[in-house]
Amino acid sequence: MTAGSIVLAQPRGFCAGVRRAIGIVERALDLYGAPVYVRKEIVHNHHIVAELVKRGAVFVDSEEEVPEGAVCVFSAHGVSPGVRSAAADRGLEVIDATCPLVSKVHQEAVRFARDGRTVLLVGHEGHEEVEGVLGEAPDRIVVVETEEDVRRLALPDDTPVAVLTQTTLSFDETAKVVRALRARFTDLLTPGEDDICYASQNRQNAVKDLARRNDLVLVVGSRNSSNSLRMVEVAREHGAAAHLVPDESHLDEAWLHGVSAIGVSAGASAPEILVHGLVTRLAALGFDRVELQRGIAEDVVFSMPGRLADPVTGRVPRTPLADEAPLSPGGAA
Ligand code: 0CN
Ligand code: SF4
Repeated sequence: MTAGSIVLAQPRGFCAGVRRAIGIVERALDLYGAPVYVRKEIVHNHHIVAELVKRGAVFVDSEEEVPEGAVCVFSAHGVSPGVRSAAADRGLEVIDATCPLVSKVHQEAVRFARDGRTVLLVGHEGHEEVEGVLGEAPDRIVVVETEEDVRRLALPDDTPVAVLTQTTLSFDETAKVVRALRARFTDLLTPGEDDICYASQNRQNAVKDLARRNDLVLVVGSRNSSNSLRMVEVAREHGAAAHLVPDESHLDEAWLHGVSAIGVSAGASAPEILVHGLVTRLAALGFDRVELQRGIAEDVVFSMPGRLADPVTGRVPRTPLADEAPLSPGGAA
């Protein structure tokens, strides 16, 4: 039997925005009772969605599918103003689970567009977060993904532009695109270097270290999770074989041939219970020495929306912490 060790990434898994978003759906179910409608996947994780469905959440693709007057949660990835007004027209009781770090990018887009700048949004066309930001000023925002896109932009080089980014991009790839934009445009503003969030950045840094020290890196996350996919790419760029593992049933034992050290991490939307499942399966295959990477501890917490306050006491519930969220029992380490 193959034998070897596992290093569990630190930090990994749930970020503050994901904990808040899941907590919002759970609290809305407690407060209003089922069904609670959720526009799009609350976070990009199939296990989380399936668990919330069991409790009475109903996931829909569009606000138009929600019965008039019903409770509707907007996902962590944000929505365009068009979606907000369509929801208002239907009289929906909206509870917004947009991550505050995504909302910040919306506000920046509005400000720069109002100042007459063309906003160059670095991100992936079609991703919900990009769709939402784009909707803030569709005539003034252009999505760019690669350095090649920068070369192809049909804009004079002296156009007043502002650069914003999706929150879950690869830090190094984004730096290249931003560098190309700076090299080309003579009147360019940014609110900072980029809008990549602390959680994406920290998970990518941890994965780089894992990739340098291990033969193989496995990232727990669903296939539509942008930040999880970026973690796999980062691991590959730093010298390890790497795969996305939606859950332990997707582990391919062929990946383990000749491998003695595995790094395991999880995207910002992947619950610890799935990490636990993967580690248990790997242990059964001989990878039974588990250690925790020395990494930074995150203490970011976003407060819950005021409209989820207790109707009697007026108290706003506390945001669940990773290890006490019912969907993430933890314990893998
Ligand atoms: O996987 P997620 O739900 O979203 P993306 O990485 O695809 O953007 O993780 C939470 C991130 C947010 C917003
Ligand atoms: Fe917010 Fe970042 Fe988490 Fe997305 S990955 S929900 S932007 S903290």
